[in-house]
Amino acid sequence: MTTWFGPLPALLGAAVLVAACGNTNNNVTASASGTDSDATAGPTSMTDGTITGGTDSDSDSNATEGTGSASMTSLPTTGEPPTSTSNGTMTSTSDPDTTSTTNPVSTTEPVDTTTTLGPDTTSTSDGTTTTGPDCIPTEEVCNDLDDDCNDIIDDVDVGGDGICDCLDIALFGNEGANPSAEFQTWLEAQGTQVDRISLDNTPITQEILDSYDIVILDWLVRTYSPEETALIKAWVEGGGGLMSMTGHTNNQTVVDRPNSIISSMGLSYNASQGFFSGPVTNWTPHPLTDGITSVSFYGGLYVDIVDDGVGMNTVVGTLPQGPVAVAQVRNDGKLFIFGDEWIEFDSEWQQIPQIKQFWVNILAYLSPQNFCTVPQ
Ligand SMILES: [Ca+2]
Ligand SMILES: [Ca+2]
Ligand SMILES: [Ca+2]
Ligand SMILES: [Ca+2]
Repeated sequence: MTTWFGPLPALLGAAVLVAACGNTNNNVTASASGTDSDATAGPTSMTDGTITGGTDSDSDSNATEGTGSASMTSLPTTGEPPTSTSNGTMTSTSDPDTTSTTNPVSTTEPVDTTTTLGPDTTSTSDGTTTTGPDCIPTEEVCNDLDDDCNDIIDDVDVGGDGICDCLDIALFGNEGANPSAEFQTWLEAQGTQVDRISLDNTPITQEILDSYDIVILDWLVRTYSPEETALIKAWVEGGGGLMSMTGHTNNQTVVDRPNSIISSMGLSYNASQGFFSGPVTNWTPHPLTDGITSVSFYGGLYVDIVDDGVGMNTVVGTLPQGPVAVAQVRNDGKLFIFGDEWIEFDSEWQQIPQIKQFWVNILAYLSPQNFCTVPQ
């Protein structure tokens, strides 16, 4: 792995980009396009690295204290995989196979626990029935079935880029402000199906959420209602993967809008330390951090963590101001909350190999269990 891009080259890169867009300091101190009167906390005077309580104007009552590591727990790896996906992969009892004892077409029921035409048997939940000895491998395609009998549904990566081609990804909100923001195009080039939605007040519905494996919160254009938040939370708990970015500009909107969704799951952005920059070099060993030593971070926020009794949180990346990369296992689903948006910019994933690897890790982590993960 490379370590050449320490803070200095990264900052130089930032300077180049900032110069390119004619902005003096991009999103660290510039007011960007927003003129919100509720823009709060500029960088505070605290320099001792301690995280203070959230006495900001953030209306999120969950954002209490910044003691992010207090509730962190180790990441379990035993989340239940989603069910109801494969139907028909184990209908192999009709194959003219092994049971050639006396009667070719067996009238006696083999000791097969799965009914062949049952109402959508939960065949993948125990991890063994999809690839029984009767599974006949065929080419894996995106069809919600484990065609090649390796216990992973739709593990297709034609380009060998490390990102599963069968992922359906929704980007909520707008792209970042940098002039070259081809993040969606890049994701599609890795084989995924990507839609940028939620650019207006059209309500989020169950049908919308069910169309996607992963939702990425980009530069949100509004806050979300409690009803929408409840749907998103239930979607995560049922196996969805939710990622959030922030810090697209430096006012309270990039706190309140994402928090309207994620704070219901115990995680929230906190601006009490102002908007600060990295790079992030302090990483915890975790599937999200394989091969990662330094990640761009310009004008971002730290993440408050509240143990809500359901989500199991792991701080995977920190800056002196607090946790800036937090993973959560939430029933069958997962969250990854990151404190900045620069990782989505072309300059980063094009020129810094670790940023691409970071996305490979993120998308693999957020993919539903036993679905659409490819060997690294
Ligand atoms: Ca497979
Ligand atoms: Ca398949
Ligand atoms: Ca791919
Ligand atoms: Ca930022």
